[in-house]
Amino acid sequence: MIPFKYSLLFLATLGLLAGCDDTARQAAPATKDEAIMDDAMVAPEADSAEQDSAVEPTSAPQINDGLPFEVTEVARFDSPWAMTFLPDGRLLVTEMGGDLHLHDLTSNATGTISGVPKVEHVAQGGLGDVVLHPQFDSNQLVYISYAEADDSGLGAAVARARLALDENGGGALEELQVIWRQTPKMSGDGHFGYRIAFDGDGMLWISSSERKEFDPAQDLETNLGKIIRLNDDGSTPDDNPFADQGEVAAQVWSLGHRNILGIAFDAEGRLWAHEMGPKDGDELNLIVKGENYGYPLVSNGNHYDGTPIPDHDTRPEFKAPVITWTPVISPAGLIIYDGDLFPDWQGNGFIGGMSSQALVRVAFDGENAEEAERFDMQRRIREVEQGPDGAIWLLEDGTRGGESALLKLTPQE
Ligand SMILES: [Ca+2]
Ligand SMILES: [Ca+2]
Repeated sequence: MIPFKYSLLFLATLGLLAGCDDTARQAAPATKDEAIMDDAMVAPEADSAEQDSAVEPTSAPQINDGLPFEVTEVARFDSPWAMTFLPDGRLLVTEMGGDLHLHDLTSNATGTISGVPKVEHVAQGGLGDVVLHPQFDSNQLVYISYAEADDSGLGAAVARARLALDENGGGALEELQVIWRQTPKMSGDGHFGYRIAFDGDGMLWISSSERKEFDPAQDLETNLGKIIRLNDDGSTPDDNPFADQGEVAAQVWSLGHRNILGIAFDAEGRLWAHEMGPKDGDELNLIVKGENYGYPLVSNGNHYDGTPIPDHDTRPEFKAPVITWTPVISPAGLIIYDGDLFPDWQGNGFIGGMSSQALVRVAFDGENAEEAERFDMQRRIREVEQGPDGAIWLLEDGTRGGESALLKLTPQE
């Protein structure tokens, strides 16, 4: 790890040279202002100088201090967004710019998977999630999400393809089919969502955020601001709650959502989704068939321009969050842990925190949940994954430029 330490020192020195303001902000504890800036980075009201001067909050030299696990930096990627493990232990990693990488943890070599469609790399969009089909061993199907453009604007898309691996540490996506799209496309460059998960029955779930357009979350003529449930080929199941209300509505499982960057199933098959709130009011929700979660009519947060949004308890007809975070954590990435390396944490949720620069541990009790612990990672965390041996893996957020770390968390010796 000596070369890595030297490279950290080098990067830290560069950061000092680049500007004291950035260094000071990295060292300061997470504040409400940072949290606002985090989610407002593409909003008109965001301070563009803040965006431009932001550097990636890496190179914290003592990230192990006070943490109950060892943190090892394994590799670096350029604005990574998501990852998933192959059965052979190698790691697929997406980069927002459009590259899909295959990282070999044994050799520490990074190869490239060709055949990714053209993606639109904008503030919060680009190449997004990557997951394997539940029967990947026999069908080699992978699913990716990304932002695409046409004459009418931008929107999320989900494609599936066969992953053909080569002998040189890379491979290709073959027979790629786009199986789902956000409808309609919008002009903005935020709130795509596009997290993908499979449930125990092999159904495909997609988080479709509301593109910073607010009202579509309540409109069943769009699939924005919704949780989507599809068959694995993208067709619409007959037993969705709005199946009789037309093609787009038929995709919808739940509505009234804002920006969902993490979805996961627990051992009992319940779907949990966190949601990046407006100014304050991040949420963890238990997703229930046909329920309306109320955005933008209710939120325990308020609009960034100061306009109040009535709180959840004023409108009991909307399903309220199980957890609300104020101040916010800016959640991204979610696993529900079932590994052996951290036996005390089996059944717990782990959420990456961006503005909070944290890893948040959530304890579940049936349909209830509470934040149990928050680990100060001193970096914006974009993605959380569980490795085949039960280690917890994190990707540092890279939406503010620079190279971002792949981190492995293992028990203290
Ligand atoms: Ca993942
Ligand atoms: Ca409110």
